[in-house]
Parts: sequence; structure tokens; C-alpha cells
Amino acid sequence: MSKRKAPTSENPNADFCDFLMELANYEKNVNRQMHKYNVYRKAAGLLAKHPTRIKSGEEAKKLDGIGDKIGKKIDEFIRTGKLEKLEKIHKDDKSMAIGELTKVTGVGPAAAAKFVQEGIMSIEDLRKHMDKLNHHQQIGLKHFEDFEKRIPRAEMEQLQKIVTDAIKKLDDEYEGRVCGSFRRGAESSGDIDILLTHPSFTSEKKKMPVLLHNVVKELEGIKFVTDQLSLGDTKFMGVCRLPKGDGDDEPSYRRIDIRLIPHDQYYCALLYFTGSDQFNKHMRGIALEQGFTLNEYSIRPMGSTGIPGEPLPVSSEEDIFDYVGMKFKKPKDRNL
Ligand code: 8DG
Ligand code: CA
Ligand code: CA
Repeated sequence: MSKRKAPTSENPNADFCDFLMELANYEKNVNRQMHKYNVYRKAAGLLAKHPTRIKSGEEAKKLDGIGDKIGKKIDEFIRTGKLEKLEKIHKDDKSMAIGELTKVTGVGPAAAAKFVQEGIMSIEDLRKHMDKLNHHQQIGLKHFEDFEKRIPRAEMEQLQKIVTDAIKKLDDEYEGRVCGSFRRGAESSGDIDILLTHPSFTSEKKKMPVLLHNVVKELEGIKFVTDQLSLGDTKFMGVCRLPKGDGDDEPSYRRIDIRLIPHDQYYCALLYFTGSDQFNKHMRGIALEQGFTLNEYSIRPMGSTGIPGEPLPVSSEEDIFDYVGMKFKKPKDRNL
């Protein structure tokens, strides 16, 4: 957070995006103001996509989603090269400590605030208090350095092959698919997001946790999954890593999420978990304007009463774009 990104030809507004994201994370982790978090993040996203260097707050405010307050901050930053608000935050040890501790998976803003109240001011301090951590947080801390690293795309491809081969071997009616930033074509990813479905499991039927649990067992059996963070009926969060090759360095531990999706809800889930989450917000907004409510499970028409009707039939991502009157966007074009 200390070194600010310089503007580049790829993103001429990189330094603005950087301070906006820092403010966003501060609002989320320290103030727990999710609305402000989203406002700053949206502004950063808009500027990141803007092809030319923004010259003033006034110019920035022409973008839909940037208002007076952010306009003023851009002017201050252009004038002085910094922000008074961020300078203050940097001097506040507690705020900085909360920001640091929330980097550990399983440590949310509330837990971080509690640790800071107890005088735990750094990752190093946290390591001295393993007894205060739940299982998820302990694993998060154990692999903290690895989880901070992005996963290069070439490795994502290897991880994908191991998981999809194992799933197919178990039962070739399974469909397992890596979504998230990987599906959007990202050069690196923060974690591995897998959607799992099986024709025998639909939203009409009882839950079938065994479909998920068998996959997790198989991935543990082949020593791919190394730890569980949490395992429910439909969602697994855990840790995995590539096998060590001859003479290779120790592979890094990686975060993996697997979600079991009812077969009839697969495409809404695929759309949702491909993201980006800014793109999802954008598309949900358009859906609402067109009289539909869209979420990770279904797309439903909104009646005149404001009560959503029955889920519409969906047999591809294209169907969902069609319903809301949007031109289909390939995953790589969903990087809002
Ligand atoms: P990354 O891991 O490479 O950093 O990026 P990502 O793959 O896009 O993000 P993610 O946090 O792993 O989330 C995966 C997808 O889930 C994301 O692309 C869109 C969807 N999603 C939302 N909202 C949220 C949310 O609040 N939390 C999570 N975990 N996922 C969300 O649309
Ligand atoms: Ca991801
Ligand atoms: Ca994820």
C-alpha cells in the first residue's frame, strides 16, 4: 500500500485507482461501510477503464458513478500529490493494523477489530496467539505468505486439469469448471473457483451433499487438497497445491473453493461466479431496469406487484443476456 502505482500507458489513471482502492478497503475493513466501499471501488473501476489521463475532478465527474466527493479528492491529489485523509489513516496504528489483519483469510473486519483491541497489531503478533484463532484463521495464517501471492495462469491450467480429471474419474456425469478471473482470461488469479454440478441434483430435490463430499474426499485422497477451511452441503473452502516435480521448488499452497450447484441453476451460477463482481452489479442493474431480478440462482420476471415470478428456463449464459436485452459478452469482456 505504500508504493503508489505510477500512471502507465495501459492505465494512465493508475495512481488515482490506487488511492481509491486504498480508501475502498479502509471503508470495508475499518469502518465496515460496504456502501462507501462499493462507491470507491466503482470509481476505481471506471478510471481504470478510461483510456486517457484524467486532468481534473470536473472531468472525472462526467463519468457516471463519480460524484462531488471523489471529484474533490482527485483535485486534491492532482494539486498536492497526496490525500490528507489517507495521510491521517496511515498515521493511525489501529486502522493500519486492522487493514493488515484482514488480509488473513477467515479474519473479517469484526475479528480484526477485536484482535486490535487486545493489542494484536500485526501478522507477527497474531502468530503468537494461535490459540485465539479458529481453524479457518489458523490455516489462513499458516499459509499467509502463499495466499498473498497471485497464481500464474500456467499454474491455474495445471490445477484445473488435476481437479477436472479427478472429478470425471469419479463420475463422468459430473461437470466441474473453473470460473472467477481464470474464466475471464486473467493472467493471474487470486484463488481457484470451481463450480460443480451433476444431472441427478436439481433445485426441486433434497440437497445432495454427498456429491460435493465425494469430490473433496477424492481430491484429498490424491493429496491435492491439503486442508479444509469449511465444508457444508453445497460449499467447500479449502487449500490445495500442485504435486512437487523432480527438482522443483516446493509448490505454493493455493486457496480453492468448490460450489455444488443444482443442475437447473447452473448457468445463472456460472454467470455469477465468473464475475467480475462489478460486472455482475452492472448486469443486475440492467436486468432490474428490464423488469427482471437476477441472482446466482435464477432470473425471474418482476410482476407489477414487485413480487418476482417463477424462474425462467435457462439453458445457456446467452439465454440470460437475451432475457435482459444485452448483447452477449464473452467472459474476457466481463472485466469491469
Ligand atoms: P481473483 O480471485 O483473481 O482475485 O478474482 P475473482 O475470481 O474475480 O474474484 P473472487 O473473489 O474469487 O470471486 C469469484 C467470483 O464470484 C467473482 O468474479 C464474482 C462473484 N462474486 C460476486 N460477488 C461476490 C462476493 O461478494 N464474494 C465473492 N467471493 N464472490 C463474489 O459477484
Ligand atoms: Ca477467484
Ligand atoms: Ca473465490
